[in-house]
Amino acid sequence: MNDKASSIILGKNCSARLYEHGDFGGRSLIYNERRKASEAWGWLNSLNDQVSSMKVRCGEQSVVGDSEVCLFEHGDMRGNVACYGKGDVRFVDKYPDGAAANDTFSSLVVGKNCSVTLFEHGDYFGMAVNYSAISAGKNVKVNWFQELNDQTSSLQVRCR
Ligand SMILES: [Ca+2]
Ligand SMILES: [Ca+2]
Repeated sequence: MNDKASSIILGKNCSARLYEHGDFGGRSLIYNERRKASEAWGWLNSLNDQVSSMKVRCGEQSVVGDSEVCLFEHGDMRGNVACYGKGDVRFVDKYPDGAAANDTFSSLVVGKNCSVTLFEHGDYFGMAVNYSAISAGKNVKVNWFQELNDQTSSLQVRCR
């Protein structure tokens, strides 16, 4: 499928993760059956036909890795998505497709080796909320933020 992806249809409870480079490298986008077809087109177009590798997972398996955190624009893991490995992000600027990400996150998946702290303002100021998957021993989903919905401006990801 090298550089030929133009559409994708997924079964219920399945997600696909498309990567810019081979061997799951470069920018990546997550697509699932909850996403509207129009959004999916935007996603694929944003990669400019550069998709070179892909993972598909169904049921309890997740396309979110053990050592990363993925944050979604809408509730229930819908809309645009930005994934971060271990480290600090002083300002949540853009999604991989270039759309503005500040003050948009509404749901997330935390990889089982990680925790994430979300901050209301840039540079880790303001209200902070922590989500950890480490004690759960598996990826943790938060379907809708009770706090900091559409407010996150910086974050810190810690992984063991
Ligand atoms: Ca949102
Ligand atoms: Ca904010």
